[in-house]
Amino acid sequence: MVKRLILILGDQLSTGIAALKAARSGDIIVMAEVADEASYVPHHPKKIAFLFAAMRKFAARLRGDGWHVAYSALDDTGNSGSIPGELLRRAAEFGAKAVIATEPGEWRLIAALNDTPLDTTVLADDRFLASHGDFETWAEGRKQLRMEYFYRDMRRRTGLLMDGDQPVGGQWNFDHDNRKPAPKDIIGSGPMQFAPDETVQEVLALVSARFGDNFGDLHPFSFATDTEQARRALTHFITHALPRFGDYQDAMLADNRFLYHAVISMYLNAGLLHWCEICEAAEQAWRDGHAPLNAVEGFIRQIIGWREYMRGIYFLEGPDYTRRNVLNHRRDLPALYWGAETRMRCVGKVVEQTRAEAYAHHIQRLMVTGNFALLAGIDPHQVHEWYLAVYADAYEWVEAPNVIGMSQFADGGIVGSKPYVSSGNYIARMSDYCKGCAYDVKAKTGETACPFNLLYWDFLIRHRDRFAKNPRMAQMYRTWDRMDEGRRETVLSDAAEFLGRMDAGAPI
Ligand code: FAD
Ligand code: DLZ
Ligand code: SF4
Repeated sequence: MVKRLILILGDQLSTGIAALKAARSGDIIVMAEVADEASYVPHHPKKIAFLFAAMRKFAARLRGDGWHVAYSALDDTGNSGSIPGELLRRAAEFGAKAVIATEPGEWRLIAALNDTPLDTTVLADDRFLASHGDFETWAEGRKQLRMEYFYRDMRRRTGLLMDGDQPVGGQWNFDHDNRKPAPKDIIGSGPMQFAPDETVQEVLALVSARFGDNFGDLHPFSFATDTEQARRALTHFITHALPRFGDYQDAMLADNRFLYHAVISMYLNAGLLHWCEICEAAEQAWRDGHAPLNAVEGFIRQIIGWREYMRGIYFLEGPDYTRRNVLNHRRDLPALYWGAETRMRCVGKVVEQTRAEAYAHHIQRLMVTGNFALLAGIDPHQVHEWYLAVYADAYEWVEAPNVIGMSQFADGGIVGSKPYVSSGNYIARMSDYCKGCAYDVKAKTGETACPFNLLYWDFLIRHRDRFAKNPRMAQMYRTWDRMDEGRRETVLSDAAEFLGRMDAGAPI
């Protein structure tokens, strides 16, 4: 029988992945660590180490199951440096002409696969709840693609937290219970940590030598790197953190990087966990009386709601999505995103945590680094590339709609009906960052004024034509218009002065 190549990418590490289900005895499984994938953005070293270690362990598992795996390590002689290159090399080596792949999660790689001279079949990635067709059908004819309605459909479809055709507890969404600031008596030990085994240690040495100069600390490294470990990390979360997940989902603390978050997105996105096992475990915790409904509903919504919706948007909107920039924001990303000193304690702490962990939770990404970039008018494509590089869970299908859409409003309101902007007030309420900051969150003008306070108004006024008619924002414009004229002028000139210093590369 003619040999075929079965491609498994670094974020396709699931035994149930479509290409593997289509494989038959005699096929060659191709897995490859390649320079192109490892450097199309300057990935955090922890992200690269996690994926390479998980890929090597997955390859060993497949071999144990009897598959012939042709695995290219990054330093192998002959490694061509790209996925298409490795497919061509393996095709020549094994006399194969056909390739079976599962659809990659980035348009870039989909195009690259279609461009090879090999006879390539790309199968749908059925590790998701909604197929592209399902999402297109849902989106068809709707004026606004509101996540909430999509989520309700997903609840009905999965039966998760349902009582017949009604949501358990009588409502779909318990978000109003989920906005508590962090309490003083925060408990919890954070995510489960794993000591590096031999495979991980080998990869750490490789990544240190090849990517040691990238932004991000490689050590200490404690991620799970196989499904068995990732499942233990999930159980640890369900046992210790899920009960408080809802209440403190939006809270931020300088000295507690994880609060009650799951820290499983890197495992889920790479294929070590499946959405269904995560959601079923969470639902069971509620049925057992271990976790309250607001926590479990909020958590399940993130996975079958937001995560699936974001993927739907990415594939619906097409390859140009990451280039959208409806607000015409043109500033360069300031060096503080790469760790340059800043007096803004909130941004400094989130960047420091990102450098250390390759992780920040949703509100840190949205309301600190994302909010600042949007208020300051940074080029959204540069913001997108930063997020794609620095987080261990980042692949374009999920990162781009979160950044270009939800965080930067660069898609003109497909993901969000209004931009996620706030003054320093929000950060002061939800975090302890402002205590000890060189800026004063209560000061609205002057040298010590919190930059978020200045830039918030500057942003709204810059984009008045676009947003003044938005009923959800009209109140803000009324507040501005009621302000004393002298004060308005000072706010705008202080904001301009701040942005001028930032553009000049001065410390801010
Ligand atoms: P938890 O807070 O414990 O949530 C549980 C799970 O829900 C997550 O593991 C994740 O799978 C899912 N989830 C929650 N929110 C979202 C969301 N908005 N979109 C998709 N899935 C969600 N998530 C990524 O997986 N990759 C990214 O590259 C990414 N980039 C982001 C960029 C910005 C600007 C923002 C605002 C959000 C981004 N998110 C991204 C969503 C979210 O921040 C992360 O999924 C979450 O922080 C992961 O941490 P956790 O596992 O502790 O999540
Ligand atoms: C992110 C990543 C990295 C850093 N390295 C590899 C790699 O060497 N080989 C590989 O197959 N995949 C890698 N990946 C994941 C791919 O970039 C990912 O499949 C695409 O971004 C599509 O989601
Ligand atoms: Fe951030 Fe402003 Fe608070 Fe400082 S005062 S931590 S800049 S919100």
